Amino acid sequence: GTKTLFLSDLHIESDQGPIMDSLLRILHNDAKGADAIYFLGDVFEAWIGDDDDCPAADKMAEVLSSLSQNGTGIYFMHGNRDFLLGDEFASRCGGKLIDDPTVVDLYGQRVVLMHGDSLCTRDSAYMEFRQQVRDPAWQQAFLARPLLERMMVAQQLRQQSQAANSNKASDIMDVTHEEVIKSLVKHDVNLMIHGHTHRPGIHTIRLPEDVNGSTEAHRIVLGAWDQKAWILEFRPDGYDLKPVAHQSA
Ligand code: LP5
Ligand code: MN
Repeated sequence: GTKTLFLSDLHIESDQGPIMDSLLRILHNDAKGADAIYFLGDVFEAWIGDDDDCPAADKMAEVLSSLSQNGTGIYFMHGNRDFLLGDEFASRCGGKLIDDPTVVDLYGQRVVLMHGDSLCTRDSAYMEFRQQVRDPAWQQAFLARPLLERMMVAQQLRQQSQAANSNKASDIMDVTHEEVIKSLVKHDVNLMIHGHTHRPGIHTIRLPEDVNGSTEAHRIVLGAWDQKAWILEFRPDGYDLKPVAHQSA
């Protein structure tokens, strides 16, 4: 193997514009010959069902399925904006949906992958909202509604979310440190990769107990794509979290 790429929080709304341009460029260049690409959630600004075949989704399916045919594994994890993304869209991309969390072996290192929202336990309004919309019965009822109605609900939820967030202290929207440690211990790993918080960075964590032979762990946080693109490139000899400038029109 050569490399594995991780991306999240692209928040794609359109097949036009800097975000889609950067994604297509990265998929054509950096992703060539990669072992796998993991999308760790919130690829789309709002996903209202696989039956909404928007141009952006079509474009992604086209490019990703050709990468997949050339041997690159394509994996999708749900985010809080696109948790309704289903097997149908994943397979149109030649990919698979994976659970949140998922533990993978990357060139000999065990790593836990997450979207990141489940770690934000101090955001109790969000935790309650999450529990409600992740209920299968609730989702089934929502998906049975007409597309236009679903679009309007999504738009409304986005507005309510933005309004709610502007009143939240910024630290409650970050991960809870104890939850991070719990999860590292539970999965017996020294490395975690997630997105969601839009605070790209690499954190060193002191563990209260020996985990998988060490008391040190790292948490890699992917970045959101509003200002620039972010990719984590993972190789057998190490990793880089890289910002990539959007090309101006
Ligand atoms: O997304 P972002 O970055 O703005 O903030 C998130 C949390 N918000 C969300 C809501 C999504 O943005 C909404 C997108 C929906 C698209 C899918 C459509 C399908 C919907 C139907 C499903 C069956 O995830 C935000 C966090 C923030 O991350 C940081 O972690 O704080 O949480 C909230 O904003 C939640 C609010 O605090 C409380 C909820 C307000 C809405 C109330 C309606 C509840 C009933 C639902 C009925 C439709
Ligand atoms: Mn998110």
